[in-house]
Amino acid sequence: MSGLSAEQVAHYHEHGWLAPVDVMGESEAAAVLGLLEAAEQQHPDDLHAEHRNNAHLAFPFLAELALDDRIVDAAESIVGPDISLWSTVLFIKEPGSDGFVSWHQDAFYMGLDSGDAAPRSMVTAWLALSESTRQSGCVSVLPGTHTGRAEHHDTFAEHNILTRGQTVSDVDESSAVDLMLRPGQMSFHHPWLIHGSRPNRTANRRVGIAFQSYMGPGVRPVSGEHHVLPIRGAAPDERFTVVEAPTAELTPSAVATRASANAALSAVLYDGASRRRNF
Ligand SMILES: O=C(O)CCC(=O)C(=O)O
Repeated sequence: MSGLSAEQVAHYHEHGWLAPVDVMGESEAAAVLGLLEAAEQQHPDDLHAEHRNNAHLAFPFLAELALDDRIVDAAESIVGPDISLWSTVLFIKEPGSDGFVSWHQDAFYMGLDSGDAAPRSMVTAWLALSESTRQSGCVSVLPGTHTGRAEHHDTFAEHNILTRGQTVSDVDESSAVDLMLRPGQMSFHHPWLIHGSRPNRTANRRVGIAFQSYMGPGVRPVSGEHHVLPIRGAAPDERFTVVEAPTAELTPSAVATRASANAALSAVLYDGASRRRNF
């Protein structure tokens, strides 16, 4: 694959989402999942449910995914040739678990401003490493909601996977679209698109990695410190703290880089919140 078609890009801009986009075959996705599950077993302290942000800064196989041309070429079709990556999240729902994601807009809490360039400056790529269906709690989106900013309130609900359990009030779910993906397929969503996901009611893990977000040069920090990984093209704006991809698994410098990026990310995501959770 080398980028998206004009029809795919037009669909993304009109509706705020695009899926499915083929990235790799199911056997390759299973191999990546195998690497992830081996890493989870070997390094549980570095990849447990409350420590799933920015694992690409400590595990080379995840950094390679973030830099994978098949994903980045598609992202480039939306954000242009100068790209950096703000963060990654491993969204893992265990079999039969209650974890869910409430309706929210990512950009509401990111502490970034993309000004007039918003439609073309940021995109989240969500890569499925296992089957993502309505039953296993795939990402659901509310088409067209990317053109406005919705009010959110914090719930800190027990099984809500989001930091603050942030939720858009009064959502009309009747138009929701489930972004069902085979392993190795990805979806794209706009930073202002309202989306969420239900619990996993299947006997299998639902595993996805969100590259959140690939950013073009139009994005500026508004508050807090922001660590970004250069992906391709021109260097990121000097207001961002530039980080490097890890050269080997969990090197002391990679662990330290991930820790500082996560501390800064947490400060941004919990800015103004009445309390903090451990993730
Ligand atoms: O993986 C999920 O269930 C939710 C993902 C999500 O909210 C996101 O990628 O922004």
